[in-house]
Amino acid sequence: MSLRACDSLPERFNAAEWFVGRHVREGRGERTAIVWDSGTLDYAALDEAVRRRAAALLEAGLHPGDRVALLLPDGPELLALFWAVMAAGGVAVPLNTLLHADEVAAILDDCDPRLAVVDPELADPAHLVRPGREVWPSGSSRQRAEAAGPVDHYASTHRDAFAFFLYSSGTTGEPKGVVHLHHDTWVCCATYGERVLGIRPDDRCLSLAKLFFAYGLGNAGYFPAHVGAASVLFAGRPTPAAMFEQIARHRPTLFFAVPTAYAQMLEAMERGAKPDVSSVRLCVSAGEALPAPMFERWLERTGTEILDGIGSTEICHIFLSNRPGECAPGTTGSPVPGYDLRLVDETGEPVPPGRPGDLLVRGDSTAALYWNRHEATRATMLGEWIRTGDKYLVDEDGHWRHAGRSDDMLKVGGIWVSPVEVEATLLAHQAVLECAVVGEEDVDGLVKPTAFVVLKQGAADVAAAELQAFVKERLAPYKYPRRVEFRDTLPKTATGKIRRFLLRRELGEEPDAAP
Ligand code: 3UK
Repeated sequence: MSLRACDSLPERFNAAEWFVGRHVREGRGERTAIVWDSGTLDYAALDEAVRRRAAALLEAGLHPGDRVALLLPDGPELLALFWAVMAAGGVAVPLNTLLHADEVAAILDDCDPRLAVVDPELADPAHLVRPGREVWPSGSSRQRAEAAGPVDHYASTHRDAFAFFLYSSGTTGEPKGVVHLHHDTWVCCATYGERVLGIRPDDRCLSLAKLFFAYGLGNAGYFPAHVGAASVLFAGRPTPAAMFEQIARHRPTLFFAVPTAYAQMLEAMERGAKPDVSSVRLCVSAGEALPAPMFERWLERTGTEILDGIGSTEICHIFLSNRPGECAPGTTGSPVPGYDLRLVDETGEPVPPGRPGDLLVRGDSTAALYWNRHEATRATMLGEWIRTGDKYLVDEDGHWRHAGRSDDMLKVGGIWVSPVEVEATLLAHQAVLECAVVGEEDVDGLVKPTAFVVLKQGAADVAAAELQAFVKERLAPYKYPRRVEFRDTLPKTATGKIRRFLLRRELGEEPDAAP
C-alpha cells in the first residue's frame, strides 16, 4: 500500500480552482495576485479573467482533455490562460518562446492541440493552423474572452486528470511532452513550497526562468497562488540590469534564478552596479549545480543565501535542496520532505555510501508519462520511481552532491542543450565534415557547449563565427556553441562513433579513469 501525498485532496479537484477560484470563495479576492510593469491584478480580477477565458474556450468547442497550446510572453494574459484551460477541463501546453518557428510547429504536431493562442510577435499564427486546429492571435483571444460571459464554475476534474504538458528536450534534441496531473502542482506546494521556501501570503515571487519552464511555473505561477501571495511577472529579456530593475521596482521577497544568471549579476556588481536587493528574503538557484564560490560571493555582496536545489520537468519542481540558514555550498543539500531518493548501480542495487550512483526519485508530483513516447516512458518512469539521469553521491556529512549525468545532455544556463542536435545542425553546413559537441566549464565553473569541427577537404575556410551564426539561425539561440575549435581529425571507436569522452578529458571535464 502506498500513501500518496495527495490522498488528503478530494477526488474531484481542479488545480485552477485551488490556485485561483478558492481565494475568492474564501474571501481573499482583494489580495494582489499578479504584479507587472503596467499594472496589478487581484485574485477577484484574475478569477474573472480565468472564467471569461474558460467560457471563450468552451464556446469554441473545447472538450475535456483537449490540449490548448499557449505561446505568449510572461504576463497576466499567459497566467490567466494557463488556469483558464484547466478551468475549462482542458490541458494547457505552455510553449518555449525562444524556439524557432519549425521547432514550435513540431511540438504542436506532437501535442495536437484543438486550439493554440499565439502572440504574433513570437510566431506567425497563420503558419500554425492545421485541419482540426484553430490558432487565435493573442489579441483576438483577449477580445473573445471579454465578450464571453464568465463560466460560473471550474470544471469538476479528477485530481488525477491530465492538467498540463511541458516540453523538455530529449537526447537527440526532439522535445518530449511531459504530462502532469491536476494534483502535481498542489504536491509541489505542500512539499518544497511549504517545507523549504516556507511560502507565505505576504511573499512576492520573481523568477528569472519564464513560466513555460517547470522551474518558472512553480516559482512565479503556482507557489505564490497556493497561499494567496503575489507573482511578479516580467516579459523581457532577463539581463542583470533588467533583473536589478525589477527587484528594485517590485520588491520581491523570493527571487529565483539559475547559476549563469547569478554569475552575470555578480559580475555586474563587481564592475560597480549597486542594486537594492533588500526586499529579498531568500534567493533560489536551480537548473544546474551552483558552484560553492558563487554562493560565497553572493552572500558577501548581498547578505542573502542562495538555496541550491535540483528539480526536473518530470518531477515538476525541486525534490532535493539546501535549507535556509543551513546551506552546504557546492552541494544540493538533502531530500525535500515528501520525496524518497535512492542511488543505484547499473544492476539496480543500492551503492555504498560515498560512491556515486544513478538517482531515482519517488514522490507524488512525478509525471504520468511522456506523450506519444511509450519507450521513453518505460525507460524513465519505473512504477513509483523515476530515473532522473543524474549521478549523485552522499558525502560524509550527509549532503547530496551532483556527480554528472548518465547521458551526454548539457545544462547551459539551466536549459537543456542536446549535443546530438547541435552536431546535426553543424553537419548541415556545406563546409563541415565531422563534428562533436561537448560541455566545457567557463571561469565560474559553469558548462557551455564547445564544438570540435573537422572541415571538408577543399572547402573554403569558414570562421567560427559563421558556424555559430549558422546554428543560431536554425535552433533556439541558447543552443549555439560558445567556442568552436577546428581539428584535422576526431577520436573515434572502431565502429566510427565519435568518442566524446576523450574530448571532454582534453578539456579537463572527465576524470582520466573514465572508460
Ligand atoms: C539538472 C541540476 C545540479 C539535472 C527544473 C523544475 O531544471 C529543471 O528541469 P529540467 O527538466 O532539468 C532537470 C535536470 O537539470 N539540474 C537541475 N537543477 C540542478 N543539476 N544541480 C541542480 N541544482 O540534470 C536535472 O536532472 O530542465 C525543473 C524546478 C527546478 C528545476 N531546476
